[in-house]
Amino acid sequence: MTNSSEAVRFPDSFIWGAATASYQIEGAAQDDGRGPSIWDTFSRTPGKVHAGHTGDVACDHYHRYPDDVALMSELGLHTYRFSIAWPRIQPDGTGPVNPRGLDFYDRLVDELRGRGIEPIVTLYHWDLPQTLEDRGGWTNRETAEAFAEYARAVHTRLGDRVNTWTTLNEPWCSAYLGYGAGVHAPGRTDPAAVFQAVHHLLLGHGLANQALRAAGVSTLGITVNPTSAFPVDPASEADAEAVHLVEGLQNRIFLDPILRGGYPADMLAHVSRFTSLEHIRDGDEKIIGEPIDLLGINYYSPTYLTASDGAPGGGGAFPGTEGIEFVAPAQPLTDMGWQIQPSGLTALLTKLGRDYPGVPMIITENGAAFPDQLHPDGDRVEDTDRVDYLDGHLRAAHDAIAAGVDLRGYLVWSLLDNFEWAYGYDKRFGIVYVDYLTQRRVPKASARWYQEVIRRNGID
Ligand code: IFM
Repeated sequence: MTNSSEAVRFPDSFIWGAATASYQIEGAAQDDGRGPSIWDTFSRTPGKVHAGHTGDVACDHYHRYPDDVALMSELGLHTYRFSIAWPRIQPDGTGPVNPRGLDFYDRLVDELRGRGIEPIVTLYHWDLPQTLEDRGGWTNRETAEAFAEYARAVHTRLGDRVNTWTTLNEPWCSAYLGYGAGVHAPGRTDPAAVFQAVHHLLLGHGLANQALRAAGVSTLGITVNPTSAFPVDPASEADAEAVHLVEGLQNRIFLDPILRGGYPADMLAHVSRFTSLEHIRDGDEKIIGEPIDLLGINYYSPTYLTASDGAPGGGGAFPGTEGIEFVAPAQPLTDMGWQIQPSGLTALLTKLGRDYPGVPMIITENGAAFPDQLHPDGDRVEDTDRVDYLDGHLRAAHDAIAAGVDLRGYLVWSLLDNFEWAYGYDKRFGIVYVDYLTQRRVPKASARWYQEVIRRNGID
């Protein structure tokens, strides 16, 4: 493992960037014909989001994007990963395309390219049009079909200037947190719905893949948030089984159909405890398994598991894991209460590289929330805890590359402080501070540190 004072250099072609998502930063929720999304509904449901916060204004990026792109350029970013708000493009989820919604992304892409920053588009980062949820959302096969139509519409407008396309962000969160734990939109708590949603998200990915390939896309991927899970007792067979099950529910159930041509048998058996498998039709796995060029990995924190009689398991977020204890995270923690363990990233990347060889990976998100304070002079945020976090995780990524993992880039989460879903604006993940009263941006110490990392292509 790299010593924390040792200098490291990344491969010459390594890509450095930052990531955001539409609902978390754009605001302008009513502008230019945007329709309502499930997050508009969820954030207005009492008790669902911290202090009743919504994405109505967020970072007002919809209006301030030229300044935000100028900031990205100042930091030296090679690439910027952002998501498209489906309800801006098709306010009802299907049917007529709203040209004014596309105009915004058209302007954003031009602004980025004008500054030499390569756009990476995510087509779905959780803001499903509410009309589609009213018809069953991701539990309905028609949502997957609608997603492919939407992908085609976005490509028709942006395909001449966007080279890298990713379909979904973290489908585990959409399915398990949205339909099982109920802590994300649409707030449902039904294990059968979780697994129907898993399949239709994957099918949507596969159908969009086909649609985009037919339109000429050559670099296409998906972003997942696989667990980096460890047994409490490395010698315990029961703990190893617990890890295998949880990895099944968060990693293999997505990655096997995408990269190995079909669902793992143990997961099909697990799913059939909650729902019939009728929603998985002949031919679906072939569509889901269409080749991809890039696998996006989001990593924040490890998970420790132990088999323990009577343990409640992971609840709606992990249906069927009773008898497994999800061990409370150990110190040090971020402001989310997430354990800081950079070696979990190395372990995850090397495992994925072994289990799913042949597909290059990119870290599409990594970062941390800390309770940042704006310095009384108003111009500084000394977030040394975030610098330490990023330093450790970049060294961990470098260790994975040294171990032979085909890792192509790193995108920090996030460029800006933003709407952190159920936590609202209470958690700050940005390397740039956002004063929500004035919308002033203040690059934190971590932004200046990251600028230097990019300039040197490494850490000194
Ligand atoms: O803010 C989220 C992001 O939208 C998806 N990945 C995890 C981040 C931090 O929770």
